[in-house]
Amino acid sequence: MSQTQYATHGDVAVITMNNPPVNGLGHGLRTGIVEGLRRAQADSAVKAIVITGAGKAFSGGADIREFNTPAALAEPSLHTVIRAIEGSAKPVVAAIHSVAMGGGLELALGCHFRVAATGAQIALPEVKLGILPGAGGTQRLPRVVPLEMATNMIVSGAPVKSEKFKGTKLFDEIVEGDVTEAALAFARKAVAENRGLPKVRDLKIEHEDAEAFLQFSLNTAKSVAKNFPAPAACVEAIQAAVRLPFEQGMARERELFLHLVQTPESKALRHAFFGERAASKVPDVPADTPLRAIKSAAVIGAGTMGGGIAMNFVNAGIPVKLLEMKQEALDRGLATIRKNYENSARKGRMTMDDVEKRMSLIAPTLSYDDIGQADIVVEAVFEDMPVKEQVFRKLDEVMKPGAILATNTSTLDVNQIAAFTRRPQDVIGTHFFSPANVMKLLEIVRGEKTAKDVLATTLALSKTIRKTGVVSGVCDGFIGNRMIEQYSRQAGYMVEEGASPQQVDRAIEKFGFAMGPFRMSDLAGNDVGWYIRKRRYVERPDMKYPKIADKICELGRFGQKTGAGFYRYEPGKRDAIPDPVVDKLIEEHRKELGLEPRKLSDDEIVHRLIFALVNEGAKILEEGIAMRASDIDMIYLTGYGFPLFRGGPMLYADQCGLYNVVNRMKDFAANPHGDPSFWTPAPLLAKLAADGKSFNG
Ligand code: T1G
Repeated sequence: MSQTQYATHGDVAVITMNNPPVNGLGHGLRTGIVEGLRRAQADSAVKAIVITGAGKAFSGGADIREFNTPAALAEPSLHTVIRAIEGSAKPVVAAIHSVAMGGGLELALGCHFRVAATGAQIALPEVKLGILPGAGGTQRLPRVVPLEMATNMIVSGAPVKSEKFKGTKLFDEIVEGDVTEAALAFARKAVAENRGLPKVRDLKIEHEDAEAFLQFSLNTAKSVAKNFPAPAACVEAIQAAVRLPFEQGMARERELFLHLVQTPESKALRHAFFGERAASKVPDVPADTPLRAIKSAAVIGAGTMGGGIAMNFVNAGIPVKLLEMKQEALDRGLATIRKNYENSARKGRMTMDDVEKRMSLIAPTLSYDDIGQADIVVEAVFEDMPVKEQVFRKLDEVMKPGAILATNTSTLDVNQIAAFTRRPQDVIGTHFFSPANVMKLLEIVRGEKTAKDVLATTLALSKTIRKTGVVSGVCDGFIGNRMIEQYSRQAGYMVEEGASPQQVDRAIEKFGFAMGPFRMSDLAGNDVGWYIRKRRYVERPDMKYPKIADKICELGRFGQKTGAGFYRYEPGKRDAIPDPVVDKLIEEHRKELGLEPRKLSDDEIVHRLIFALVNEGAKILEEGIAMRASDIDMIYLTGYGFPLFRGGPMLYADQCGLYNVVNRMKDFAANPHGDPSFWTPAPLLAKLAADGKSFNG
């Protein structure tokens, strides 16, 4: 099916781009546009041309599904299309009704005139994919909008509403109503007035101190985005626009683009872009599965997690009944929520009026009788199965038929929880990450009996509350925590072998993690892990653990909340200060183990931590707990502080080469301290490595 429609309206030809879902400028669409232009040139009855987009976008830019495929570079390239538009002997008017992004905006900049509807989202978001506008955006945009505005748009990638461009040369008209009709009228008027064929490339960049401004922008880009080369490259391309004739500027832009598109950072960002969208697709749940209406919610537990979860619903305008057992716990929870909102107001993220509006959406209660009509209830009580059982038996009694019963458990068996009710099909896991109103990740745990529409509804709800929903099967720790447990075991083993907690943290933070394992444990509370290990010692006696963390807990050093953990903390402060008490404890523990401490390199530390994640991730994949490797990556990018520029543990392993990963694991296995079986490659990893394949295909 052709990806463009061609029609004539009187003496104006209209070329409509039609490549759902967002008119990505793939090879088929590019060919259709060039074909349409040729037809219009050849038709003497046609005096002008309008280009517009069908569906929800004018164009979302180059078709990123074509990236790194031959089609992306096949002629007619986007450059060829834009040159054909700009070189048309008849005026070409872009009619922009909605999103015009990336190559879509660049295509519009090649037109002689541009008419936009108010509210249209205009952006050059390429930098968010680790690249830069590669079809003239860095050369043309600064010619039609002020240099500061153009630079900010290109370096940030942020969308700007069309009406903000009033007074600039980007749009010849910004209209309410039917933008195609407006563009047709504009085209006829331009012909009648013989307005010629103005080209953006012929305009000059006016700025009294462009060089100084751009140098400042370059320095800022280099210091702020030190792990990403794209922002600085964007500024360099704009410098070329200011300094060089148009064609030379275009050549410089091309050179920078071709470099960026091959960088690991860009591949990581594109992987995350697609991974986020792929995560919401469940093979056995049709995309058009009817959803249950979620107009109201209830949250059980007003503690840190329950309060944060309630805020997610309120932020999406969904009223919440917040249930606690004791008035003081309820009051404390409400006060914390109010404090969080007032902090946001103090930072200018909302008004005090917004605070009141949001607080008014929360109805506190001490009685289960008040929550029965909620469309979804999320339990966020203590992580203890008997407590969960009590809650779910009660929910089964009071909740209306069809209500979704969600548990916020972080490790417990969702199937067992579902079995406490007579409606296991309505039970699902919604594992939020602390702080629940901030962290993007929502691990959605699908029970054996969870109904497909419950899963589809929960995935849709995750988008509504602005979370990245990733589906997990039921196992101990689901995806994220099951993997982090192996990561933490390796961290403990390395401290027993000779590394200090601060060396381990520093090494992985240099790799790009937001926080190393020991600082993270002190933040989350060392007692949380201790509680799980004590359960594990009973359930999984085969699993060998390093004992450092237990020894720290036995001293009551639970981390920031007790002023000391693996580090010590000044009262009211969060700075992790190495503590000689811990050094001594480690030294004594090594002696008990009969271990002579050895020096570990940062490289060994980083790769033992990361490959511990990768090996467990491979097991999770082959057990079908995770549907795809990119889901695992999305969990680590949005819930565990894995550095975005590395794309997640599984993509990082792919970029190392799985063959090399398996070989490196052999080196680690040569040092059998802790658990010799730890480094046995998961069968899937071994097979992919042997076949020269990767996790992400
Ligand atoms: N190409 C192909 N598919 C795209 C796409 C694109 N550019 N953008 C989105 N999609 C798919 C997406 O995968 C999803 O697919 C569906 O559209 C709906 O997306 C030379 C080289 C446009 C604002 O970075 O910001 O141009 O899951 O859920 O919320 O300089 O998508 O339905 O199968 O996000 O309404 C630059 C990225 C490309 C734009 C729409 N352009 N896209 O948001 O829908 S590089 C971008 C977005 C470039 C040139 C360079 C958003 C959107 P599926 P969605 P949405």
